[in-house]
Amino acid sequence: MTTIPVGSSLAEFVSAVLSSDPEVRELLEREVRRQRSTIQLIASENFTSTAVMAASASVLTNKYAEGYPGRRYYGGNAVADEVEEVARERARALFGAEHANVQPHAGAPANLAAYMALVEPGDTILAMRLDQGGHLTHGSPVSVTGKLYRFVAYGVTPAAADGSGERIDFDQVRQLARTERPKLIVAGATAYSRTIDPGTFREIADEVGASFMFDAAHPAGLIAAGEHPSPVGLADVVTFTTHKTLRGPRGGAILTSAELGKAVDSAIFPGLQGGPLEHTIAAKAVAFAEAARPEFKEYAKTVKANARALAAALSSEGFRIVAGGTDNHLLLVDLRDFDPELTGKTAQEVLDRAGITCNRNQIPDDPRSPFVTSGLRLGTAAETTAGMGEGEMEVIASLIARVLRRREDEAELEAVRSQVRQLCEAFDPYPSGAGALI
Ligand code: DSN
Repeated sequence: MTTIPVGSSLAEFVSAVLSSDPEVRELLEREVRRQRSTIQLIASENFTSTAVMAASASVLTNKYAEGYPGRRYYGGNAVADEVEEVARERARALFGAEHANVQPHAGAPANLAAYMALVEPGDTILAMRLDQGGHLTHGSPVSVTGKLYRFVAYGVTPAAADGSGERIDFDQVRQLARTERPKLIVAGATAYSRTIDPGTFREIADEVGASFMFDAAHPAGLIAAGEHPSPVGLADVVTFTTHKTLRGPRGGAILTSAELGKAVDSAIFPGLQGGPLEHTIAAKAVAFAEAARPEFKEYAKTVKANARALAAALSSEGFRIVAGGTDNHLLLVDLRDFDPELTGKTAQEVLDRAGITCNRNQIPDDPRSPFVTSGLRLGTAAETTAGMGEGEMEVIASLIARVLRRREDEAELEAVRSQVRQLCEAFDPYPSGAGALI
């Protein structure tokens, strides 16, 4: 039995406990070192607070709570009931929604549950194509969603030299809605840097008698902060993940009307999932409260300002920014103007070696495969949490350009790696050490 001195920090506590498993402890230590010494630009990642991580690591991991508060299939759920009720109430208040389900283990089951609540297998759903910025669960043939439902896809307008193109093609959405008569229209994307207007989608859905779902996985934090138009009250169902811009634990949630609440709840349980992860739900509750604070509004504004600064600085380095820039927390970089030979795959790998973490991504109408790609997706949510501002975004843009320009030059990569380390020391995501868990 490990003895933990009273007054130990969470980091010391976890470290001491994990002395019983040196193999896993060593892996976690490596991951902490990686997160603290490299720049995190993956648009779907963030650094949660110590409070969120503490709740995630809590005793609720040991509790079965199948069902919903007040209607569980197991005993001993007084605390789990209260925790889940607090999380639901905070989610409703944060987004101004009538009903919240906080049980989805992730965004994918949240989306599938929304489909289950709104349509029947075989029904037609209109959603954004994956290679235009959509998501696998928006009907990709390799996703169960694409096997269960008949998806029809819309995309973005052609690229324009003045940056006014590569926006959601609402003419196409309207025309496909009229000809295909979908039962459901889905808005939302994983690689789209512009505002998504829920009002226009609602109007089109109403015209053809379709339901409307908004997948807010990426902009959820911006929506909570009033920095992206809210789909709540316009969409029949809003799904989101809690770990991206919202800065909570890894998980999903669903918002809907009081009327649709029962259908959504039944779709999650017993339709799709078993026991809810009440420790994660406790952490979601913590994150919802954090996102309701005034500091979070400032944070969301800075995330967007940083993304704009990063886009502008990369553009000055000769990169083409898809859609001419960004309104949110992410940008898509088309590498072909900078270097026609450079693929997203190579760029991701070489940046990784220099300590800059991001992911390759197809750009609209990409001639290369999803595995190779011609683009990179960059996001500012994580490094904004670590305290970086627009000045640091300019530095990062110049480091990215140096690495990609001289990618065969090991000395240059090492020089950049060393600058990255210095930057990370100045902007430590776990400054007190407490959040680092070990
Ligand atoms: N993996 C998430 C993202 O990176 O956007 C979506 O599935």
